[in-house]
Amino acid sequence: NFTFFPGNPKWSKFNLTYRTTRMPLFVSVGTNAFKQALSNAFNAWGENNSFTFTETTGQADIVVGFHRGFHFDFYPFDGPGGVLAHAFAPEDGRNHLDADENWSTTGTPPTIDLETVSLHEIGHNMGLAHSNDPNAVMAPTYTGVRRDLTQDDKDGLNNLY
Ligand code: TQI
Ligand code: CA
Ligand code: ZN
Ligand code: ZN
Repeated sequence: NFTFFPGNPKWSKFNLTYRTTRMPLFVSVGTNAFKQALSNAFNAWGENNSFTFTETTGQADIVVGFHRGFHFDFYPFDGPGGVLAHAFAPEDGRNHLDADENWSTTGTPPTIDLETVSLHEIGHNMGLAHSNDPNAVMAPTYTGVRRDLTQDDKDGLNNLY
């Protein structure tokens, strides 16, 4: 089942904005594909509930970007493999993708599906921790392309808010 972070941190509003930071040139997906994957992932989390997610270029609640190695938080990335991404609990909004992964928009092994990982990380941004339901997007293991929220993921969000 779904779980939350200690103290159940959550957003105090339902209309959230997000922005992307500039992509490193060596990342194997383009800016447009990145934005499309994110748009799909945010839309999934906003379905059948009160949340809206709007992309902006100004100040944003959730900031999504690629980073490599040490990047000025307590969780340096580790190169190809290992940790793929991380995101912080509300109302922080940082959402970091490891620029050293073999990202794609298809998830064909051995590539990592950008939309699948974004969907999972946005769940963390919303206040969901890991689920012990192995089929949930918030399950703690990457098992390939998974672009649809399960009932467990939706129940988690609806229980928190
Ligand atoms: N990154 C971890 C994750 O997002 C980082 C992490 C570990 C974490 N424990 C946490 C983040 C607790 C927030 C709260 O889960 S990961 C998957 C999945 C990772 C894993 O690289 O291990 C996905 C990133 F679920 F597939 F295993 C994205 Cl989708
Ligand atoms: Ca890594
Ligand atoms: Zn980080
Ligand atoms: Zn996770």
